[in-house]
Amino acid sequence: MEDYDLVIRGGTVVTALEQFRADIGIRAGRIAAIGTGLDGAARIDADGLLVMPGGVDTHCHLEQLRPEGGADEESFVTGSTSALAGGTTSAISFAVQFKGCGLGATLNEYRRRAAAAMIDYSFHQIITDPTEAVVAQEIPQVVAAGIRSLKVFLTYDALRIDDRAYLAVLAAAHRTGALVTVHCENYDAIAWRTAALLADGHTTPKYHPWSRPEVVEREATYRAIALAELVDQPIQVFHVSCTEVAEEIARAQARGLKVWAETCPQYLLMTEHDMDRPGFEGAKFMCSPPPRGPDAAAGLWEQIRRGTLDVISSDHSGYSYDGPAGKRINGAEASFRDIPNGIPGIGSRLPILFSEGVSKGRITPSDFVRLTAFNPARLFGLAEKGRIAPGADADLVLWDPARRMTITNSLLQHRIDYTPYEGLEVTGWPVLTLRRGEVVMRDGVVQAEPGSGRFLARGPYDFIRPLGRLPHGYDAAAAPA
Ligand code: DUC
Ligand code: ZN
Ligand code: ZN
Repeated sequence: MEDYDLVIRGGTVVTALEQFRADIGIRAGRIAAIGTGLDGAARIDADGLLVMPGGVDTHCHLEQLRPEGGADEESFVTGSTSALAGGTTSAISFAVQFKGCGLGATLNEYRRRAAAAMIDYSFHQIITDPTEAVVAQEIPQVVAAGIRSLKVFLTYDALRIDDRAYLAVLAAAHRTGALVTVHCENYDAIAWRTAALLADGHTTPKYHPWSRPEVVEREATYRAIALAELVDQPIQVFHVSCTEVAEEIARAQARGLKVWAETCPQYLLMTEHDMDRPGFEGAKFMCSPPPRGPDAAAGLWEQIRRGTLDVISSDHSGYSYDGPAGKRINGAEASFRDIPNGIPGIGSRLPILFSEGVSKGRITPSDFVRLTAFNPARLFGLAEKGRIAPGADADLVLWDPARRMTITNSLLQHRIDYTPYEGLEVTGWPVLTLRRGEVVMRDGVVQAEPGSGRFLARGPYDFIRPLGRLPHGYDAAAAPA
């Protein structure tokens, strides 16, 4: 009998710490050995290629249900196809609580839809209405079912919660051992500036960043961190757009708080000027927080190198440019206030980051692995993902570091009808993706069966354990309801 089902031979293995030439032996979907001279029933030659963990994208919106009915346009099947084409093998998407409803109302529908995925997946549970029943019964049930992260929005009419409700979510997470992720922007400040801009006739996408400048994000980030400190609850700040927000996070980290933060490729490649394009074109670049001024990216790269920002996710969102349920859902003349926020990126995340980061000498290949696979897996309790080590899932991407490609929408294989990166030249490209030992993409051809992805139930883990630092030693979260 052969030693291994499959051996990846002679590649340069890149882990979160180092890189070295080795073979990888795979058995029953897991990494069984790393060494030299390994042989197996099947072999893949990786000479000249980097062998890295499959990407772990812990922030993407796939088939997210909308309060008005229907779902975001990117399905679990098309989102999986794009992910695998781009070297990503697992992702965490979102299950939304609609205001006035419980969590159970939608969770089963998400499970049904996600069952078609080809990547391995989990959910963040978005809490919009933390009633007594949600906090006391439903959040513990959801966490016990393996959905061990809650997401809150401090802005957006349909989603936002106020400080008191945020405290209730933090306390529920503290009691149940979940992580809280936060969209940090000040709701009232945005509403106030938006009203003024619209009254002044400033309605085009150009004014979207004017409605929510850096200080709006910084204030909410500070508040999100301070309230999390009050409850002794670890959090991750989503989609940091600029240095002044990252500095707020760095200050909290320097005080020893468990505050982590991600940024996304859009903040490293785009600027607010992209929204100032003729006609409706600027809508393609609209997301929140918005990309900032031309100096923002250099500041973010510095914060990435310092480790303040230790995850890079896509925040892939399902809004097409031309489709009726996309950017034009409120008409082509809609003001910036009524154009949905979000841009696609699940498939382009890794190639763009590799090219802008590794190929341009800003980060090392091991940094790339840490930012895109190891750190997100560690933070969200996905012990079997993001690592090249015996026992880990054999989720691997074989990467040609020299291949030059021009990004086009069709290469990305998502359902969304555009990419904001159309025409971008990149160096470095994924040529083969393995998910649990199975070849699921070769030379851009995705060959995974719909439904072959697995739900990743996330149990308790130490990394997000609260610090035990409470003002006056008093744990308000533990008080009787
Ligand atoms: N902002 C979000 O908060 N979510 C989806 C996309 C976006 O731009
Ligand atoms: Zn967000
Ligand atoms: Zn998002």
